[in-house]
Amino acid sequence: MAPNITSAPTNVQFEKGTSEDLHRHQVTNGETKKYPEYRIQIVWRNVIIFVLLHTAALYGLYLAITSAKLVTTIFAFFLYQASGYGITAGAHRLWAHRSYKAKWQLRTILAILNTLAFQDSAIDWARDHRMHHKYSETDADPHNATRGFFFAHVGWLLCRKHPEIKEKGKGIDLTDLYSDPILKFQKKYYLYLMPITCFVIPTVIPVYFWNETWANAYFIPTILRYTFTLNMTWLVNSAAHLIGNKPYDKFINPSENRGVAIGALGEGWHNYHHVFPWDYKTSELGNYAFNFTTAFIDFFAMIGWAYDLKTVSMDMVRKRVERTGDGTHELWGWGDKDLPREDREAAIIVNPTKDQ
Ligand code: ST9
Ligand code: ZN
Ligand code: ZN
Repeated sequence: MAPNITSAPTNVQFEKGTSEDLHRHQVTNGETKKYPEYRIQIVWRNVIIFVLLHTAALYGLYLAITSAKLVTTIFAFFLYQASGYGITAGAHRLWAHRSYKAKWQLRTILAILNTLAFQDSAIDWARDHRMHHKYSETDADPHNATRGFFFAHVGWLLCRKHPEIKEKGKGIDLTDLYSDPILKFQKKYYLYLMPITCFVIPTVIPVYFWNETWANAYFIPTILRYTFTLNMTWLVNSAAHLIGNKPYDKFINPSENRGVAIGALGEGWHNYHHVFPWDYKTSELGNYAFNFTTAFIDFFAMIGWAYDLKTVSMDMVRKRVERTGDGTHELWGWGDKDLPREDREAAIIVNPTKDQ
C-alpha cells in the first residue's frame, strides 16, 4: 500500500479536548472565523432521565436473570433487532443517505420500526446525521468525536447544541424528507405515536399473550430493550469514531470496528461508511454475518420493495485504498500487491490466458 497523500486533505482545524468555555475558532478555505463564546449548557432534565433510564435498565437485567419467562427475554431481543432496522435501514441508509429507494409499503414498516426505536422523528434524526457527515468532527457535527468518547456517546444529548450546528444546519436540504407523507405524519404525531409504539405495546404484549407480570413486561422488553438499543446506536458515534483500523482513509477518525458492527446490525464499518456514505451496504463486502441490515435490504430488493440500491465498484474502492488507506486493508482481489507470492503461484486458474 503506498498512499500518495501525506497530510490530512482537509482544511478544517480539529479541536481537541473539552475546553467548551473557551472561544472556538475554525479555519474554512484559509479564512479564520471567530464564533461567539460558547459555554456548555447542561440540560439537567435529560441528565436525570438518562440516569433513571439506565438504572431501570439494570433492574430489567436483574429481572431477566431472576424472574422473567424466557419468552419475554426473547421478545426483548426481537424488539431490539426490529427497532434497530428502523434506525439502520430506515433513518440511516434510506432517509439520511438516500442510498436506496423504498416503496410505500417498506417505508411504512420502517417508519413503525423507527418509532419503536424512539430516537426522535426520522426527519430530525436524518437532519442531525447529514450534519454529522457534512461537518464531521467539527463544532457543526452534533456528536463531534474530537470532544471525547463520552460526549460522542451520550454527552451530546445532555447539553444544548453548539451554535454552529444551528447556524450551518440552515443550509442542509431536507426537502426530500418533507415531501414524504409517511415521514411528515410520523413527525407531526410523534408525541402520540412514540409512547404507544415504544412503551405501551411492548409492555402489553407479554402480559396479554403469555401472562408475564407487568413489572417484567415493563422493565425487560420495554426499558432494557430501549436502553440497550440506544447504547448500540451510540457506540457507532463513540467507539467506531475512536477505535479500529482505517483501511480506506487514514486521515479521518471513523474506523472499522467489528464489535460495533455486530451490536449495531452492520453499522460498525465506519471508515468505509464515511468515505462512501451513499453505499447501501455501508461496508465493502456484503458479508451478512456482520451486516444484517444489508441482508434486510437485499431481501426487500428481492421482493421489489427496495430498489435503486447504490454501491461502489471494486475499482473505486481499490484506488481509494491505495491513495489514502492506512495499509490495513485486506486483499482487494487478484492483482493486490500484498497478495503473497505463494498464494499467487498456488492459485488455480481455469481456462488461463497467456497474460496471467
Ligand atoms: C437518540 C439519537 O438517541 C441517537 C442518534 C445517533 C446517531 C447515530 C449515527 C450513527 C450511524 C448510524 C448507526 C445506526 C446504528 C443503529 C443500531 C441499532 C441497533 N440542523 O435539538 P434542539 C435548530 S435520541 C439544523 O432542541 P437544543 C432547529 O431550529 C434519544 N437546525 O436543540 C431546532 O428547532 P426545530 C431520545 C438544527 O435546544 C432548534 O435548533 N431523544 C439542527 O440545543 C432546537 O433544536 C432524546 O433524548 C440541525 N441538525 O437541544 C431527546 N439541530 O427542531 C434528546 C437543531 O424545531 N434531545 N437545530 O427545527 C434533546 O433533548 C435536545 O435535542 C438537546 C439539544 C438537549 C440535545
Ligand atoms: Zn460517523
Ligand atoms: Zn451515515
